[in-house]
Amino acid sequence: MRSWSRRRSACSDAAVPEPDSAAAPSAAPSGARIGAPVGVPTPRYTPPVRSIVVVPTYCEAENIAGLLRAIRAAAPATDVLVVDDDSPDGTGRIAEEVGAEVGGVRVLHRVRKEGLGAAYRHGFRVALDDGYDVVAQMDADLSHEPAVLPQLLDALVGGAEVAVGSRYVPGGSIPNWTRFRRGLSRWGNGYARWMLRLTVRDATSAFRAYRSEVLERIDIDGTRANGYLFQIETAYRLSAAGVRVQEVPITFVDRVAGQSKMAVVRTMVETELRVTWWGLSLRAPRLSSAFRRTPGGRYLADRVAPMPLPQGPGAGGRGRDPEH
Ligand SMILES: Nc1nc2c(ncn2[C@@H]2O[C@H](COP(=O)(O)OP(=O)(O)OP(=O)(O)O)[C@@H](O)[C@H]2O)c(=O)[nH]1
Ligand SMILES: [Mg+2]
Repeated sequence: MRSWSRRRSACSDAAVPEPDSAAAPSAAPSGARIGAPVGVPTPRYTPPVRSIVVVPTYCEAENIAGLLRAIRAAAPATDVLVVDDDSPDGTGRIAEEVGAEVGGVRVLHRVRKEGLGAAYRHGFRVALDDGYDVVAQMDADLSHEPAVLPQLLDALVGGAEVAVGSRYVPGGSIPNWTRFRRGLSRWGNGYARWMLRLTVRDATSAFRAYRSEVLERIDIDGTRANGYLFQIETAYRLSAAGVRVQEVPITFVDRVAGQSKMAVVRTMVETELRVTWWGLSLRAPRLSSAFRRTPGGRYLADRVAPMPLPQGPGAGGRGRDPEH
């Protein structure tokens, strides 16, 4: 049986404190069972599932305590890994304190702010190396309802390989957004779906649960996008690898405390430009590399770095750009 007190080599480059052993989470069975792979007879006994949710944080001092308590209440058998980029408001320290109180929480202290993608890659790798069967992710700003976490885990038990909390399936909603922002986001998602042939309706959702082997299969360490684009890059890899995704409707609420790290319109424009660039590279590699040699293409490349193309097993050769 594993415990947090066992240090992992993947953590060795970060200052990860040994948590109080009294606060160590038990590896007790969650009661959940992962479904057997298709075509394999269902075993009479399936081993208990160990699950963890990775929560990236930057300046979430006002949200982190409530979030950790709510996760532990909603999904007591699920551990939490907070990945903090040395938030100057003390988020990491608060997470340690509340974690010691509620148990089952580990805090990964990173040395500087490097963006969401880097934080997720680090957190996922630590969780995978720790042998978790299921690795989930969610934002720290309470936009994602912790009570939905068990539903995502249940979807995996029901046979999905990945569960995505989705605003764009029946039952999903974004009540606080203006009609304009809702329209923009829905259009952006639809466009990315079409351009990159995604099978996920809510490709930018950061509320997900993965079976661990899927993260390995899509070569999560090989992803390169940061920020908002990270979710689209992983959605692309899931689609390209033919992973079974189930979308669970969620109500996405705006943060009420703390600062957003996203400039909405700028992020949307940059994201769509990169999606366009990437989509063209996939669909028409010769045309896109010819475009890059034109003054217009060079101008754009200087300002909006092209979205990195997936490398590795999950991305499996489908329309890979010869330039990358
Ligand atoms: N570790 C780490 N976490 C980050 C970084 N940037 C954002 N986050 C966290 O990522 C999650 C999503 O960030 P938000 O600022 O809420 O961005 P958003 O959800 O896209 O936009 P809003 O909901 O409008 O604020 C939150 O938990 C943030 O604290 C970063 O550079 N490093
Ligand atoms: Mg948010």
